[in-house]
Amino acid sequence: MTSRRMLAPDAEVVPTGDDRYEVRRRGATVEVAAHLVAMLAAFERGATIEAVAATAPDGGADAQAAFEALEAAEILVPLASEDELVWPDRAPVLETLFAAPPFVPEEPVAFAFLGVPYDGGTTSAPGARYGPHAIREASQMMRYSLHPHTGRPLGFADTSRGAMVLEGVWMSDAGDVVLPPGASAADMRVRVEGAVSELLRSGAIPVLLGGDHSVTYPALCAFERAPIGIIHIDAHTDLGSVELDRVHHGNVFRAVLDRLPHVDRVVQVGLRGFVSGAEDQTHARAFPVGMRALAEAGVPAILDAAPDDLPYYLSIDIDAVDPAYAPSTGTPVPGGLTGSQLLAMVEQIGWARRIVGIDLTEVGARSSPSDPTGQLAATTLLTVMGAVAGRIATGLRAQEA
Ligand SMILES: [Mn+2]
Repeated sequence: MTSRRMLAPDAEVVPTGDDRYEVRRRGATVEVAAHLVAMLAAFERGATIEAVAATAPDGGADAQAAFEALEAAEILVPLASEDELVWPDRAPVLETLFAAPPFVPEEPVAFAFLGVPYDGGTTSAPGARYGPHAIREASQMMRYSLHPHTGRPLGFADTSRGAMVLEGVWMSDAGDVVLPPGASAADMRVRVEGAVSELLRSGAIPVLLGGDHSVTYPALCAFERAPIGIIHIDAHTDLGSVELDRVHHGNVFRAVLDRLPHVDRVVQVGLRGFVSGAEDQTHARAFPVGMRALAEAGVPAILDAAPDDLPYYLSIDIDAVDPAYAPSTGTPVPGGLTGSQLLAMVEQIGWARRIVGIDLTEVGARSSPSDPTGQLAATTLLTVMGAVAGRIATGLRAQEA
């Protein structure tokens, strides 16, 4: 703890005439002579009361008394020591997703984006910390823009359907979760939960850019405790056992199901591959829709396992897609979805179920200028947002009619 004091950033200095001033903060008022007001600047970057008072021409008794009064009124406040420095939960990025404007809590949007550049939860190749940047960079080909006269979002022409999507739908980018040097998994969880809570309070549907899949756990912690389902698109079950309280990208959904009672179920889509002798690939509230079931029954197999009386969080691991279409990921498994299968699937899910949160995880760094992984991720997000917004707009119209 330091004895240095700083002038509280929200303190107001108000002249009251006759060379007198009042310094006000949070209902407290301290009257201060003009020559002492000028000395307050010395506290801007932190100083002890004694050191500043000693600079007064009259020896400092008046100054000492005035500064102590300001301290008692909590107008001069302790300067945090370095240990106490509070890092923000998130910070803006220069290149935003779809070139959307920065998130401002007071300006409601339908979708708010949040990057989580974290891969401390990977069990194989790391690199998912570069996912937010790779997806944002790829998304610059599909720029969100506003009508020059009305100021309303123009939306996008979905040329595969020959229709407009996301017209009049506001979106913004809340930047990246800040992970200070040496940040632990626990630090990541606190920050992601805090940032996602902030986005939810603003009324937005949060859209997270992973990061490895362990970022989904704190995102779900931020949701209110009403029952919620998860549609989880992934090559892997992510149901490994949780040992020593370590939540990582291979056990995140076991942690979610065992520890978050508001999560009713996880519908797992796109599972494939062989796991040696594993007994920890199932859970009573996990509903697998493997590649075989998808090939036989398609998207109805997903919707059958996802009753429509629950809201859903859609969690997409890019490795659900075959590595031929999404090569930049840490734990690729052959035999996956094609890019167009994923796009069609998320579009149908977005129309068929109420989606209240979205994440897209496990995208790695762009490996070459022609690496399509980020492009597929950005296109997937635009596709699902178009469906979610379309469903909401249709519902609103139905209510108005
Ligand atoms: Mn996963």
